[in-house]
Amino acid sequence: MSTSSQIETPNRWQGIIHRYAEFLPVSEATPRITLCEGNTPLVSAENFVSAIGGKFSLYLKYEGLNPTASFKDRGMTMAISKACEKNAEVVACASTGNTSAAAAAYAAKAKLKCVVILPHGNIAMGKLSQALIYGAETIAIKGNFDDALRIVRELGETGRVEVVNSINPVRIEGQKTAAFEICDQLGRAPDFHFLPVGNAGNITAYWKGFKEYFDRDHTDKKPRIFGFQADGAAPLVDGAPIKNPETVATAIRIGNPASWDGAINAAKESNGMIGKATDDEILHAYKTIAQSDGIFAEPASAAPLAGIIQAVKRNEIPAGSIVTATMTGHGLKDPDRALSTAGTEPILVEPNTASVMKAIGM
Ligand code: AN7
Repeated sequence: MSTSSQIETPNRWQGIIHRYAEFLPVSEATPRITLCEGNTPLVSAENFVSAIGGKFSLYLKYEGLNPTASFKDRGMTMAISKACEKNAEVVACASTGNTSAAAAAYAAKAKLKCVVILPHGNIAMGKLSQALIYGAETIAIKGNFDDALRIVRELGETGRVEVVNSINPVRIEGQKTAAFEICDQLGRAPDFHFLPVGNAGNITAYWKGFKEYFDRDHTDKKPRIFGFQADGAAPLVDGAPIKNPETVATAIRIGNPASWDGAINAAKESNGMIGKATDDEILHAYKTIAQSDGIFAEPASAAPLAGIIQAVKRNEIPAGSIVTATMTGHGLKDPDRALSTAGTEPILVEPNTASVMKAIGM
């Protein structure tokens, strides 16, 4: 919200609502609660492609570089701005960690009370620390994400809290801007887009974004959408909700996705697919992309990379294709997993050069 003490800053990136207002359900009356999210880089991952024997170009949409270090900021600037427009006083969400981090930050900016409900013991440390430091009322339940979402729906039905999960359609509107940015950055639509799938809001949002850009003549094609779930949490692939989802990729440890139909529809309409990757495949891709191209993304973000490896093995990506994938969250969100997956430890030595030379084999 602009106040008299603020100056005009036309050259400053001012977030996704400012940039893409014409595509979003906002008006002059909508307050703009922003942390300057969006405008994330599209980073080439040519070393990864060579390492897996591909013959295409791969660009990673590095959403970990958003203000709270995940793609959720795009949806949350919309959800919190619209909550303010409605004069809501309390916002609430269920979360595997990233939604709660974003909700907590944007609610702080908007001076709203924020309640986050988390599955106890299954939240990465970085994400939990975010909810707490941004000052959200943080509730841990003895249950999983699906239980938390059920409770939040019931809180919403009291009419006393505004739900900011992706069952709130304005979240999808904000998140679709990542698809616009990819097309703007490439100067065209990609041939394939890969992304992880948990509650399925983001795949729904990307497909909506790619379709709208095509319909408004900003692009002349739409990509095939390839979504990836974790093997132990793949209800969309297995065809039924899962009671006790399990995966190392805690962000996508979800058994009954809210946007089920949106995900199935994106895969079907785009001639794409929803696949699944095992925890071993996910952690292999997670470590490989860090060491091949210097991209540190959280485990859930590696699911689409595992999917790309599968697609190369099936010979599904024609030579010369332009492939994009979303790195949904930053690797620093989950330092415990990085330490356990790296498989190495610092070498402790005496404080002299000779000891260091010996330790590094020189
Ligand atoms: C890094 O934060 O559901 O399919 O509560 O954090 O749109 O759910 C997070 C999801 C992918 C899946 N990658 O996106 C939450 C939450 C990361 C994520 C997903 C999530 P959706």
